[in-house]
Amino acid sequence: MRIFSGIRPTGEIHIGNYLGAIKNWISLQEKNECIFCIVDLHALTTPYKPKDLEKNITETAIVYLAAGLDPTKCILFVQSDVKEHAELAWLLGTITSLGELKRMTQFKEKIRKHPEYINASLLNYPLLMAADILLYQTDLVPVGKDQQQHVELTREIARRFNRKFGKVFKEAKVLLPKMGARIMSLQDPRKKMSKTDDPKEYIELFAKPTEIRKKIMAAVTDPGKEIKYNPTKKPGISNLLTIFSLFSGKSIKELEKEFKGKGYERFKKSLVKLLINSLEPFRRKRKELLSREVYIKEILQKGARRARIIAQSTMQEVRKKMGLI
Ligand code: AQP
Repeated sequence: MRIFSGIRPTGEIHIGNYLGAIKNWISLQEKNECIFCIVDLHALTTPYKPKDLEKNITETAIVYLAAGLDPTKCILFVQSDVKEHAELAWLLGTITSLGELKRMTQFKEKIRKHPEYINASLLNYPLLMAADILLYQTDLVPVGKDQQQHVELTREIARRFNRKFGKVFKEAKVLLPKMGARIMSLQDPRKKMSKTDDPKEYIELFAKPTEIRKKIMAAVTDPGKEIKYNPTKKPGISNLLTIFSLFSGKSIKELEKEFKGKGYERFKKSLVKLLINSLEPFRRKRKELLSREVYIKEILQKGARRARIIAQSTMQEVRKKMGLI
């Protein structure tokens, strides 16, 4: 299977990004042809500073490597290093309606969040994402729940292109994790954990023990003191139970039993301990990688060369089919 996915270098990658996407990628790279991208062009659609973007691209590469992506098993590259992404996005825009783009939930959420930054590329975000996926003849796209709608639109665009011009694209399917597809904010468990929100709402993959303790102990819980999984009535504790289960490998049922009658504070203290231990290897690897900037650059350049070969071959077919010589 050919796998494609990416992350926007827009801030510190958090445990939501890890549990929703990266964790899945680590196992997928063993038996599949995986391509993982740092989608910097997507990062330009929300407010950013050029200096921060540069730093965030390197930080995202460090996250990929520290989390366990192996450049000998998968292709790692930066989106803007392969020009075909922007070219194909433009062409796909010619067969996508304005209504389809305006309907996207992420577009609606982002214009609400950044009313001062409503730009055309934000609306066209799903076209660039479709190009990312379709350029590589992708079979599966492992992402969190928030990206499912974009993958579905990508399938529709692929079908439409193939019908209109002749078959070029594969219809990629979304791959959601069974659990952890939508990790919620620690301060408002009714909305997703997001890296451009207040740092109190998320835990970075490289968070220090003191930060982990502070954020988990301050996480919003629900009325009552029972440790019970019920996302509608107890969204706060259900979110913490999900995080606990995914990092410990214990089922929710086992955890409910283990913490029966023990109250929120004891449960939170155990979660702090678990997170400190689970994230420690990531912090250690990050420290090693921080002094290896040349090595990281080489990985990304090599990745871009390999990605370009596949992307150019797809684009050759696309141009031919669309009548561009
Ligand atoms: N809370 C989440 N739970 C599970 N998965 C999540 N993802 C994001 N948030 C959660 C998944 O992580 C991957 C990378 O995310 P992204 O950078 O492409 O997109 P995003 O949705 O823009 O991420 P953030 O953290 O919410 O950042 P901002 O604030 O910049 O928008 C994707 O697979 C996504 O599904």
